[in-house]
Amino acid sequence: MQIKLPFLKTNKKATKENITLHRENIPGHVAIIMDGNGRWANKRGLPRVAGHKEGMSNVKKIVSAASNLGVKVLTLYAFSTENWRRPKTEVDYLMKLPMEFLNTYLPELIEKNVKVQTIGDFLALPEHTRKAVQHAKDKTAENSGLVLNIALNYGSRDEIIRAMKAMTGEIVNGQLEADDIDEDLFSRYLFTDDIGDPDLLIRTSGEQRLSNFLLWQSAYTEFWFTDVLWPDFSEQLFEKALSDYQQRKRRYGGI
Ligand code: V07
Repeated sequence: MQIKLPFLKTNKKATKENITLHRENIPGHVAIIMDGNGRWANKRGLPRVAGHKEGMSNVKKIVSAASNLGVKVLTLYAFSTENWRRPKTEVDYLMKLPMEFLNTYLPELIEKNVKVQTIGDFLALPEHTRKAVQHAKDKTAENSGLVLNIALNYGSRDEIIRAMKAMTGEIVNGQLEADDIDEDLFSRYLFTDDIGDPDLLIRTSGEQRLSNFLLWQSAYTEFWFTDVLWPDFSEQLFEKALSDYQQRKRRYGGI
């Protein structure tokens, strides 16, 4: 079955034409680095936090799009372990966004059968942030639709070090044999244990790097970049990314 969708011909020109998405080859796990919110605000002479707010509104649109298209897992890089180095006022604002998002959008997530999860160092978040997110996790725990996986206080190197420490601890107390460690076992100690590796990773705003996001997990991930800033990233562009993904041949190191 094919779905015909209107899309933008280039990232810049809003020339409409039809693209085709194949139902059977929708990437199961899509990850997004939502970059360019500060720049979006700067361009308009607005404070950076105005960009974050607009970026948050866009999360709602893309979550709906992913859910409607049948994506199984959507992982969004909302706050990195490095983001604590930003000015305190900006960090404080960012830590309020989960609550603001969920206050207006949790009922719709529930209605859409979305399950909220997080990856990252959850316990180091402010209590008000943790409470709001935990409430959403609890309310959606039994949902079977799209997994909305928010990377909150997430850093890939931090994640790998945690896995190392957990494994060495188990070796020291005799629960684990060093020789039994292989790629599959190692993966089970990562935050992504139950969701697996992304098929497609999108980064907005023109930067083309991973920035400590899903380093281990993106060994065979397809990357897709756009100059469009996150607040301007549209449902049409999301469909274009998925359609481009469907044109690629994945080899996983084979031929
Ligand atoms: C944040 C908006 C998107 C652009 C990137 C940075 C700012 C949604 C959430 C969120 C968090 C938890 C949750 C549901 C939604 C969020 C932070 C920042 C810290 F359960 N957007 N967004 N969290 N931004």
